[in-house]
Amino acid sequence: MSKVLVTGGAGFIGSNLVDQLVQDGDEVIVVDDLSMGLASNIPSSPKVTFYEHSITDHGFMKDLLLKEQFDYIYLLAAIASVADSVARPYETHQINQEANIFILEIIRQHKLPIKKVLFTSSAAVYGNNPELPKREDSTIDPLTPYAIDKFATERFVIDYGKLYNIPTVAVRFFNVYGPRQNPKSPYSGVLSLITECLKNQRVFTLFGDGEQTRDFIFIQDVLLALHLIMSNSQAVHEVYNVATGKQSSLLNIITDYQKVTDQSLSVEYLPARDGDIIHSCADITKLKGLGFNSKYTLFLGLSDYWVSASRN
Ligand code: UD2
Repeated sequence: MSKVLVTGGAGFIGSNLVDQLVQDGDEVIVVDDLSMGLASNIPSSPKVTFYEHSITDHGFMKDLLLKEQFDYIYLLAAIASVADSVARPYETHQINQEANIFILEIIRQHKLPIKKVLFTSSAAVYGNNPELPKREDSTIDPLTPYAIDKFATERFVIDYGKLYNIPTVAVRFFNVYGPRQNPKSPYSGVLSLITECLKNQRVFTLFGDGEQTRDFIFIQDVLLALHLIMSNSQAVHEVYNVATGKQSSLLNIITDYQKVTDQSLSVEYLPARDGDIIHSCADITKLKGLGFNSKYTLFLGLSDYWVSASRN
């Protein structure tokens, strides 16, 4: 049994991770300010302790790290919306970068015996670089405060690791989808928005011609990738793309989702969003080197997602 800290553990990816860790028998501490996540996402289990707190509260985070002496730390807490980071660059920077560096600094100053710290970054770091598929060493072109903070924090995490001998690692998520993804904002993941439209017979607004492609990965495959990265002692001071390596157009996805749900989605077309990337796909050779093989085709992932969405 390990003692694990998950910042952002009430959010979409975080809460699914907490479920998995609890199933694996770990003791989990969640820190989340519920700015995006929901307390109800966190499993009620004697193995889970939840602190409704911002990771920017230095005093609180320091006390927690010194008291709990975690084995593993997953840094997931973030303002996940690119649009928010453009509207509030300094505030989002405090969360997406500064708070994470403070955690590293406490580990360094107090020589905490951490087994591994994992930071979650994003495909946003590649920006508009047209090179496909995106390899971890492809050109970086962060275009927003969100992407800049994600990239800079990756570097801090890896360099703290190398300079001060802390086992650290970073991942770049591509388009993750699945149960508990919050559809409340227009910038929410497109599959959470389509799911809401299908559930409530609402019209889906498609920006562009629908030929834009993304590398969608189902949450359970993400959890598999995180497990492989966390548990492999060779996976340190590195960054890994977390994706499937498969590219799907929005139109193909809609066709698949209609088959899964046996419903037809009403679509209204609007011009493409400013700055929207046309194609995105990951090279996942590095992740495969750790034994990763995605288990969910898009069809399977959408089927699972729909079963769970129809229950709620
Ligand atoms: C993802 C991330 C974003 C950032 C970016 C980096 C999510 C939710 N967002 O943005 O944080 O890391 O990658 O490249 O993972 N769309 C519609 N109608 C809608 C909503 C979206 O047509 O109502 C389109 C949208 O214009 C885009 C595609 O669907 O072409 C995917 O949109 P998204 O917001 O789910 O994800 P993305 O890749 O733009």
